[in-house]
Parts: sequence; C-alpha cells; structure tokens
Amino acid sequence: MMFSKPVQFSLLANKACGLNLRLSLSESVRGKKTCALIIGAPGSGKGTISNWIVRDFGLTHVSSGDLLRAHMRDGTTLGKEAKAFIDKGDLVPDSVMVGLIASELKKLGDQPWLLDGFPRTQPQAEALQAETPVNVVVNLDVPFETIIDRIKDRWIHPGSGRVYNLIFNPPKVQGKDDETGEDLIQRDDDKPESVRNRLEVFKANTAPVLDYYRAQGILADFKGTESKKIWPHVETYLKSIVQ
Ligand code: G5P
Ligand code: MG
Repeated sequence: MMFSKPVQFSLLANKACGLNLRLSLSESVRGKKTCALIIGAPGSGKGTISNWIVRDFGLTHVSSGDLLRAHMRDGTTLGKEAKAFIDKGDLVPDSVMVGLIASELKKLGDQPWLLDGFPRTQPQAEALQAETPVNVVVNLDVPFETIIDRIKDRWIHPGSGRVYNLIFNPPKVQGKDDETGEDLIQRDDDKPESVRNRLEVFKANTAPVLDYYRAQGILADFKGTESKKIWPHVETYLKSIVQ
C-alpha cells in the first residue's frame, strides 16, 4: 500500500471560520494525489454520484460493495465468508475489509482514487489513516424514508456495478444494461428486512467515522433527497478544491 505524508490541518482555524476551512482544504489537495471518500447511508446515492465524480474528475472508483459482490460471484473464500454478513445487512469483519481495500489501493499506485463504502467503522478509518490519509470526504445526508422508497426499484449490472432505478434512471431496454445489453439483477440485500438492518448498522457504526473526519476539517455535508439536485453542489465543491 502507498504511504503518503499525513496532512496537517488547523482545527482551531477550521472551526472558527468557513473560509479558513476552504483554504486549508485547498492546501491539502492541490498538488497532491486526491484520496477521496464518499460516505452515506445504504442507498443514499454513493454509487450514483461516484459515477459522475469519476466521469468528471478522473478519479478511479473503488467500491467496497462492488469488490465484495465480485468475490461472491467468483465464489472465492472471501466471497463465501462475506455472503453471510452481506445477505443479513451486517458488516463484514474489519480485518477482512482492511486487507481487501489495502490490496486494491496498492494496485492503483499513484492514480488518484475515490473510495465508496469504506471506511464504515472507526477501526477501518484508523487503519486507512495509518496507511494513506484521505484529503477529501463527501458525506451524502439523505433521509432514511427517501432511501427505503428508492431501494426497492434498484437494479444493477453485476459486471460493471452500474446502477439503475426503475423510476429515477431506468435502463433504455427493460432488464438490460445500457452499455453491454447484459441482464440486470436485483441485489439479495435489497430485501426490505436487510435494508432496515443496513440502515441501523450504518447509524451505529458510521456516525463515529463522520465525526472523525469532521474533526480533521476535511468533511463536507451534502443534504438532500435527489441525487441530481445534490450533484451540482458536490461538483462545485470538488472543483474548488481539487482542480
Ligand atoms: P455497499 O454495496 O457499499 P451500501 O449499503 O452502502 O452498499 P448501496 O446500497 O450500494 O450502499 P448507494 O451506493 O449509496 O447504495 O446508492 P446508489 O446505488 O447510488 O442508489 C440507490 C438506488 O437509488 C439506485 O437504484 C439508484 O439508481 C437510486 N437513486 C439514486 N439517486 C436517486 C434519486 O435522486 N432519486 C431516486 N428516485 N432514486 C435514486 O455494501 C453492501 C454490503 O457490503 C458490506 C456490508 O455488508 C454492506 O451492507 N460492506 C462492508 N462491510 C464492512 N465494512 C465495509 N467497509 C463494507 N463495505 C461493504
Ligand atoms: Mg453502492
């Protein structure tokens, strides 16, 4: 895994004044490799907005959920172990996740990246910090009622991780991926009982992770109920700090 120098932030300045926070963030990212996170509850639109970030900012998308689903499809030992947790909507153990993401980031070398779905617990955040400190965190704050409503209509292309929604962004041909024409599937953990558990698990485990990055002054919150309305704010924010 790549080691890079930790970024220093002035917490006092960040707390006192939004402008200082922005300057501090700019300094943290400009001229350095972008190591970004997108955090949000299950179904908050991380995958959707990641696709737009990747398209416009040239970051490599690393989705912990997509990696785990690829392992499950390939029937690897890791995939078999992870399936029991994922199907119930529980978290896969930290030791497994840290190893999986570390080896994925190592493969990327100097390429800038956007991590989606990791870290989800305080130990995961600390493990990442010890290896490759992140310098941008986008937090999607979407109400749980909105999420429960949209997940039932989600379909994915398993090969690429492309995400569709029958109401919001339906495929051009029903049941088929726009780019490959291959079949779309529904995720096993999108059953209502798993979704409710995933939201509870998120509340319990990921709130401390948000506090961890907020205290470093590198987290920006984006509140809303529609990804297309949230996106211009994310875009403006990222342009102001990484380009
Ligand atoms: P994942 O795969 O990381 P989740 O649960 O964090 O799964 P998920 O479900 O992938 O997150 P998302 O990426 O935040 O959701 O959202 P999305 O897919 O873009 O959008 C959800 C749906 O809403 C889609 O159908 C989309 O088209 C639609 N949509 C988006 N925007 C709008 C909108 O504005 N309006 C409408 N109407 N629809 C919209 O993790 C899966 C499991 O893997 C394990 C855990 O078991 C986890 O539950 N895991 C880990 N375990 C431990 N540690 C980690 N770090 C782990 N990472 C994964
Ligand atoms: Mg996702």
